[in-house]
Amino acid sequence: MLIKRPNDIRSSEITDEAVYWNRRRFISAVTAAGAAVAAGAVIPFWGSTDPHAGWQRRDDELTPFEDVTSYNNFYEFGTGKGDPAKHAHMLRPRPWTVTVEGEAHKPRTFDIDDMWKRFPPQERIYRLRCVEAWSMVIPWVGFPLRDLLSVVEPTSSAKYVEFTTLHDPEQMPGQRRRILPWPYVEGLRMDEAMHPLTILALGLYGRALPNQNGAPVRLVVPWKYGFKSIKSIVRIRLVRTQPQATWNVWAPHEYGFYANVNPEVDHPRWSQARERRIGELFKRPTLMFNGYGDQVASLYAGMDLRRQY
Ligand SMILES: Nc1nc2c(c(=O)[nH]1)N[C@H]1C(S)=C(S)[C@@H](COP(=O)(O)O)O[C@H]1N2
Ligand SMILES: [Mo]
Repeated sequence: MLIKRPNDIRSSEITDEAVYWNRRRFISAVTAAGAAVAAGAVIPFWGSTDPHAGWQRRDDELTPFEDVTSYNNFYEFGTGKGDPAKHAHMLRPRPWTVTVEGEAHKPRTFDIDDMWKRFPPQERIYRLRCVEAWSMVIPWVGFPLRDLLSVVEPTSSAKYVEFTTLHDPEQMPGQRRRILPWPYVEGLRMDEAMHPLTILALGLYGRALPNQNGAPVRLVVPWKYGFKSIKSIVRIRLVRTQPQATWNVWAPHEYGFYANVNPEVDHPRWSQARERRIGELFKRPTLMFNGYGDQVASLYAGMDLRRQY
């Protein structure tokens, strides 16, 4: 599909959701005809020759744009689900730079508009599963994080990647209160960061990211709980030791560093076995690794996922 750069996007085109629903019907028709696709099997996004260009289950319907952009977690703008949509207009996503540094031979700072040009984003439909047991299906617009990391040439000492959100209480009123230790920080192990499913998202639904979803650039790691997908990133650092990820530091018993979606390991205060897809009435079972096990389970071979949650 044609993905528009921010400057090309006119408000009249902001969401062409109907296009997506029509395509969705097309997919259903194709998979119904193709008996080779088992029920619930993961199928590559249509038309793509890249086997990692996005994965979608037959039972996935896109979550409407309205819900994706009005039901959010972004504590920099308040803890209520409606707060980010209400207050994120205070964020100025231009001009914006992302510094990539640390254990790298060629550290550098990317201007966000150069990022759009240098790493042309593609559409990828990924589920997002929040630790609070709700989920969405979102057509992201992004590119593999590993493409950016290769440009800075990580040294052999780079074992983890640390991500940091903008810290500016003027633009992010939630940072005036100690809801969390600011700025928000997340981290991945190097192999997780280099995995082709891990993307930096610049947009969703064919347009630049709305502020409440983490403009102008956020991480999306589809097999992990939503809190790993850090928003409004200003710094990416290659490091030797496990980063001090915000939720993991704040409440280590409740939020692990790995945070892989796992229906068998409950949150201490509630079950993780089921989830409510936003817009649906009944809960559905949560899948191991959020359904991306075929792609990522090997990263955790030999690990005790009950202990390293
Ligand atoms: N900087 C920052 N990033 C964040 C959060 C946050 O509060 N601050 N919330 C996380 C949580 S808990 C979730 S579930 C997802 C929600 O993303 P969405 O609002 O686009 O659905 O963002 C994650 N990224
Ligand atoms: Mo979350």
